[in-house]
Parts: sequence; structure tokens; C-alpha cells
Amino acid sequence: MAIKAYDPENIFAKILRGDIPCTKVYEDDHVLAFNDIAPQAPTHVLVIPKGAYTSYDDFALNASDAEIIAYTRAIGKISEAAGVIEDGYRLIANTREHGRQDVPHLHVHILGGTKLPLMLP
Ligand code: D5M
Repeated sequence: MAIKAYDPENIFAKILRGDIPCTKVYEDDHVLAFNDIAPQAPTHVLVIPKGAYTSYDDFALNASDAEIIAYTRAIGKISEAAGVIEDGYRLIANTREHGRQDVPHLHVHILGGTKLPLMLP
């Protein structure tokens, strides 16, 4: 099956354009992070690249080295600022249909602040 092209009307593209609000927790030239609207844990942050990437594989295969370094570093900085590093946390990148990805713009979930269930629903 063909991989769908990036949809500029997805909700995270709208957040990036400032068309809809978010609770921002971090921003730099390449990355935006904000609290999930339906948190599954005391810390539940979504980290997105500013570039138009649909999924983790799209980003990993097509983004520049600068974007990849910035994204990886931002996830570390946000986890540190959220205070979840010592006790632990979970990173999730749901991908397409089998991964149950709802929003087709790459986002890594940072979940922490409690002992998480083995699997999220
Ligand atoms: O998860 C998509 C996630 O995006 C899900 O946890 C809800 C969250 N979401 C949806 N709309 C918003 C807005 N407007 N602000 C913040 N968070 C939002 P997925 O991995 O695609 O299944």
C-alpha cells in the first residue's frame, strides 16, 4: 500500500501554524512540544518536528541531520525538565494504521510521572 502524502490540514500542522492553540512546553528552531489534550499519565507531552513529516520513518529517512539531532536532543531536554528521568518514562511513536496513529504528523509521546501499565489501551 502506498504511503499517504503529508496532509497540511492535520491538527498538528494547524498547531504549528498557530491556527489552534496548544499548551507549549518547549520550542526551538526545529521542534515544538506541548501537553497532550487527553493525558494518559501525569506527564504526557507530545514532541513534534516543525518539518512536514508524517511518521517516525518518514522523519528518520528524510529529515536533515540537524533536524534529527535537534529532535533527539529536545526529547532529552523535555524529559529532564519534566522530572521523569530518575524514575523512568516511556516514549511512543504510534505509526499508521497498525500502530493506531491518529494524527498524521510525527509525534513522540513522553509519558511518565507514575508507574505505567504494561500496555496502554
Ligand atoms: O495520538 C494523537 C494524540 O494527540 C492523542 O493522544 C491526543 C492528542 N491530541 C489530539 N489533538 C490535540 C490537540 N489539539 N492538542 C494536544 N493534543 C492533541 P496518536 O499517537 O496519533 O494516536
